[in-house]
Amino acid sequence: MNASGKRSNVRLTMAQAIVRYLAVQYSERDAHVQRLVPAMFGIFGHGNVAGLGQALEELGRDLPYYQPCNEQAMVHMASGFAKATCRRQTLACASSIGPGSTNMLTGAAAAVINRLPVLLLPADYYATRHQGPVLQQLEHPVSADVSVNDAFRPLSRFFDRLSRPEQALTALPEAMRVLTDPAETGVVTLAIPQDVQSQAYDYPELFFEKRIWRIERRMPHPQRIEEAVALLKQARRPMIIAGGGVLYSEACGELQALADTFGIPVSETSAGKGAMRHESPMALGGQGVTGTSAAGRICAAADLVIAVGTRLTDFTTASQSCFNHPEVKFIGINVAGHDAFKNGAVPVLSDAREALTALHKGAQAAGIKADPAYGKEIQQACNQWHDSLETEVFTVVPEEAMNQSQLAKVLNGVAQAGDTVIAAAGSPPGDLLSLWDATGGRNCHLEFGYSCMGYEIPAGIGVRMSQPTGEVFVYLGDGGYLMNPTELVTSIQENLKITLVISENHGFQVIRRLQMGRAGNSFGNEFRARDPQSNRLEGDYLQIDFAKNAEAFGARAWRVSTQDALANALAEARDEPRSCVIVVETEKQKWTPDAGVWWDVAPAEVSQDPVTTKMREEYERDRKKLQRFHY
Ligand SMILES: Cc1ncc(C[n+]2csc(CCOP(=O)(O)OP(=O)(O)O)c2C)c(N)n1
Ligand SMILES: [Mg+2]
Repeated sequence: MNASGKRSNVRLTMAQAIVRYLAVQYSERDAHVQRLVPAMFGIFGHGNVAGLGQALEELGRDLPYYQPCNEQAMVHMASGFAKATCRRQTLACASSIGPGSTNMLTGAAAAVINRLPVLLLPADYYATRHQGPVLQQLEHPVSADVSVNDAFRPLSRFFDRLSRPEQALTALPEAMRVLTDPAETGVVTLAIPQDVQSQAYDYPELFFEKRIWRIERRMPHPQRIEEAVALLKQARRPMIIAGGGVLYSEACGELQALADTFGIPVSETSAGKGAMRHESPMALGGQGVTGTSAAGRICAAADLVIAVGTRLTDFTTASQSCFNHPEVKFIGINVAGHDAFKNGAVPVLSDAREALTALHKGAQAAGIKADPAYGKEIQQACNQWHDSLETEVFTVVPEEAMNQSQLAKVLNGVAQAGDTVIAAAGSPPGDLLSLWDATGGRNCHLEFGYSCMGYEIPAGIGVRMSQPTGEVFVYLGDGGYLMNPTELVTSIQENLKITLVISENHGFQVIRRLQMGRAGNSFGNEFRARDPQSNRLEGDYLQIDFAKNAEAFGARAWRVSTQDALANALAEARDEPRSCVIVVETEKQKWTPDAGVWWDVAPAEVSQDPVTTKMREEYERDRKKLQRFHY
């Protein structure tokens, strides 16, 4: 109110209003209050330099600006940050119109699929239309109001185009609500036309007062808990699949207590990797296609699967082939109905921590006890998995290069409490899912919802922004590095140290492996020169000096080929303040043992090649035998 008792207004451009508004938004869960959007990434162009750029420069003291090299990467940085903060916080990403905006689409898809909050502010073409078509404008022949930003609609949980400055008054609060709603969260896109960004409006001062958005813990319905307890009481061989929701809800303690008290083994999905934070005889390790054989065995015979905070993707369910008990039943604990009802589960629509606590109490009241015979079986399955690692991959073979299992073992060995390892695509996330031991505070951050090559390095920076101490290791393939190495520059510019460990195996080797299993011939997956005879990429392997490339960006680099040299480089890297890159020469086609379960990738139905034809026959046979509907 002003002196005359009237509510006072402040005249700002819409872009200035956005900056002032974001600087005073907070989130709260369990009485912890923190800034919801503590910083903004952005690349400027004519679409936003005089709007948002001007606003950040003039009013951005409490909304620090970070400069990335690529718009896709800034969305990954925001996602990495959001995941590392258990979705309590995120970052805003501002782009110019046209290519700047569309560069963010891949980042948006990765975020929304992983259920991670990010706030996107792509600029849009003029609301007035007078001067159009402006540089980089899509001229849609029949829908004049469509711009390239409409491509964000299917990737957004909330989308608005702010074609008048006062629309910020409704769009911004709705954006914050969606970002902080555990079931709805994901990408929020506010497309902001170039002219409207710089247009002034008399905004109420009250709009810019501090606001706290509570991230609510949805409570389970008591009747659903009763139904779940009844299923658990009947079950002889229950298991839990822990997904990302366990981490986001910070329910690791409750998960482990339920598992250990009632003797229920736990496997982890990629998003949920690291949910079992302490040693436990109930820890089976990674679930599904790239999981452990221990999880595969227990899962195959389970008569009750408690899916907690998981989307049950094909990698988790082995394309719906890994639940083999004829009467297997499911309990789906999830904040999102879409996920809770999957596989015909008894749906427990709830925050993971609240549901696990209620289930624990219910199980205690029902007198449920751990079964020692089942415990023994679990132990045997785990022992068998660890023995297979020793014999198949950890034993050094003199004539072979280091394999990636050995690489992961060394990395895990040097990791300390408070360190985080990140992986997203190629074979590294699978290796870490089955091999990484996250006990003792050695965090593992896997993005395998979109498995997006190019996520790794920016996500490492996002994690570093939330984690000032401890090492941030980014484990990626040579293909992943080539896809998007440039944010190393941002890490140097902002002093956000990350340590890359690159497995140099000369190609997209995990896809070559799949190709050999489902097509039968190597084609287009290795980094090789064109062979003049065959006119195919079958010539010499390319000589790429990844270490020099990283040094050119300003990083410190090593090239190693033995486990000892890798351990030494990692120790030196820990003492180095700059970002570091360790290039590891690895065996091209030596794989970590997996769960031995099936994955639905169909070979060609017709082919002149008898090898491919046979693969199709085997596929048809396996599909009929293994794949089931659960409803
Ligand atoms: C952006 C993107 N393009 C393509 C793919 C498909 N893909 C999955 S893994 C992979 C190969 C990755 O190569 P590299 O990083 O060297 O890991 P490696 O397979 O050698 O373990 C490809 C092309 C993807 N996941 N993401
Ligand atoms: Mg590779």
